[in-house]
Amino acid sequence: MMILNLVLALAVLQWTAAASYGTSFRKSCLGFNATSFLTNSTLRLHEYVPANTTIPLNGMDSTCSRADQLFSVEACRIALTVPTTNRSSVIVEVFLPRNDAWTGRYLATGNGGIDGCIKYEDIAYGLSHGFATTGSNNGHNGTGGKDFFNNEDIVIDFSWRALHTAANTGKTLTKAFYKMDLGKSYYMGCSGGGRQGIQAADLVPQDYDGILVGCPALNFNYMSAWRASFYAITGAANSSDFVAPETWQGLIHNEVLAQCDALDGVQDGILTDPSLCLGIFRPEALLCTESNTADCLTAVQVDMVRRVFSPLYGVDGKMIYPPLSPGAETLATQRLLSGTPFSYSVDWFRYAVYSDPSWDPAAFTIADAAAAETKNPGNSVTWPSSLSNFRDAGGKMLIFHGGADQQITHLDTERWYNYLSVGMASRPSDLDTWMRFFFVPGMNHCSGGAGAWQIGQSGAAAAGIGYTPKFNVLAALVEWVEGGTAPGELMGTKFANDTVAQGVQYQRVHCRYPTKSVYLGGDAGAVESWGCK
Ligand SMILES: *[C@@H]1O[C@H](CO)[C@@H](O)[C@H](O)[C@H]1NC(C)=O
Ligand SMILES: *[C@@H]1O[C@H](CO)[C@@H](O)[C@H](O)[C@H]1NC(C)=O
Ligand SMILES: *[C@@H]1O[C@H](CO)[C@@H](O)[C@H](O)[C@H]1NC(C)=O
Ligand SMILES: *[C@@H]1O[C@H](CO)[C@@H](O)[C@H](O)[C@H]1NC(C)=O
Ligand SMILES: *[C@@H]1O[C@H](CO)[C@@H](O)[C@H](O)[C@H]1NC(C)=O
Ligand SMILES: *[C@@H]1O[C@H](CO)[C@@H](O)[C@H](O)[C@H]1NC(C)=O
Ligand SMILES: *[C@@H]1O[C@H](CO)[C@@H](O)[C@H](O)[C@H]1NC(C)=O
Ligand SMILES: [Ca+2]
Repeated sequence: MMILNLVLALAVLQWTAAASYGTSFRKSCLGFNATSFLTNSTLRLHEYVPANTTIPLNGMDSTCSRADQLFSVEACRIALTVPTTNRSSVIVEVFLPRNDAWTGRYLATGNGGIDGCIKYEDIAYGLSHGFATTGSNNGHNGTGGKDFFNNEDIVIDFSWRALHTAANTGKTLTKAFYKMDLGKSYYMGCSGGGRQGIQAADLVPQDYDGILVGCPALNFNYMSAWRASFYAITGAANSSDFVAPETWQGLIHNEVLAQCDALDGVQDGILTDPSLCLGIFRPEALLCTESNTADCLTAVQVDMVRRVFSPLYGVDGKMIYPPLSPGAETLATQRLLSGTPFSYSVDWFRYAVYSDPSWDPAAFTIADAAAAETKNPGNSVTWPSSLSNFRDAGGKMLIFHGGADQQITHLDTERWYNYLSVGMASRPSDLDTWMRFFFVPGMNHCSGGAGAWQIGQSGAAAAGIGYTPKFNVLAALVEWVEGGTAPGELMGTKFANDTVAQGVQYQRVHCRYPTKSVYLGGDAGAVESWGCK
């Protein structure tokens, strides 16, 4: 009886403590004067966010077209405009978890494309795991690049400085709010956000202890040229030999699978190693002939398909960007193969490279690639030959890239890994001590696909897989930085119809480059049927 009473009393005490914490957290949030710690900045918004609040994002630039975001844990939200020069500034959103939920960690989130869209889903994800988390507009609003026009400072912000400014801001406010020193700092971003992570490691190596890089837009100027080059290959959507999206998704994709799916030993719609397919794929198999006139391609179209799966060569004839991976054609119809110019590339060339809004994407030639590379607006190139400062500061980097990426080929990430290996005189086992690259077969750009693509790489990819290092790459990064144990392999999860409620369809190991995932035999849906070699 006495023990029961004690337990009850304790429970009541705990309940009271939690309840009063809630009230006092709201109070300390609203009483916190952010601009007294950042005297050069302007407050945009300051609010207490109760648990399970859906934040309407209609205040964001409409081109970002993001859904409203649910925040499952309570937070103190502070948004500021922070100047970077007298003609440029960054909007920084800081979300601070309740004192007893804060792990001492800081997390910065990145953007995508050339955009200035804040990924609130990633902020909510970091916050729910106890990180003080920030996002920024990367120096400009929306998905377009008009703001770059005649303003190199906004280009520099986009290239690297906005993220650095957000980190300064986020760290300063986090320390001031909790009145405590920061623990470890992290960064997470995919695509353009992956590029930002590598820029940070290169240019401001002290900013983060751990960096999670997804499908990075490395080699940025040549990548922009590569994307621009597709319109010249495919022609406009109304041109006579244009290959319709349905043809890429049906006839051509099926031929890719017919020639390449079984190369890995399993006919499952996934090319475990798409580079094997690049070596052998023959679109000529689809050529229309006298006896075959239906479901076929003209000679011009066959050549087009070949060029889509070929590298881009520069003015001197050297490869400047590797090819799109076979298997990625299905979703590449959304942009690269759509018969319209790739909007990010158009704006990059018009406003950052040439300062000429009349530049015509239909007139793209390889000379434009050279011009972009030479100008290297805002030092956006992102192709470091060494990250020794980041390594020597104790930094850890995890990189992942999908094998069916329809916007940035994983082969460019492989190429950079090998370039870095040579540049730093490091074998894979040396790189492994601070940087690891995981290839994810069958994953589309940053998320989605037939592969076991959920590895906790973003707010959109975290549902249902938990938060343990084996299944969750963010948890793995934290464990590596703070516990000293690096992930040897990652376990990816594919939910049926990508719906958690429909249950796990299968899980599969993802291997650390340069090892590759191989089928060992047995039930292809079983985890133990695959290994790394
Ligand atoms: C916050 O601090 C700034 C600078 O110290 C001061 O100008 C401002 O009045 C303060 N705001 C509030 C609401 O106290
Ligand atoms: C938020 O919603 C989830 C799911 O409905 C629930 O489990 C959780 O208890 C809620 N949190 C609070 C603090 O109400
Ligand atoms: C304003 O303050 C932030 C945060 O300390 C800093 O990163 C930034 O460089 C400052 N801006 C200017 C123009 O000095
Ligand atoms: C902005 O700063 C630049 C470089 O510091 C300076 O040359 C320019 O005069 C300043 N412009 C204004 C409007 O203050
Ligand atoms: C971005 O949008 C905000 C309004 O949400 C505005 O205050 C700010 O000036 C814009 N930034 C730029 C660079 O246009
Ligand atoms: C194709 O579409 C473009 C605009 O997208 C138009 O300018 C052009 O005239 C069209 N060509 C044909 C042959 O219809
Ligand atoms: C799969 O999910 C989509 C989107 O949530 C839904 O529209 C579709 O009906 C689902 N299909 C099956 C077979 O459950
Ligand atoms: Ca296969």
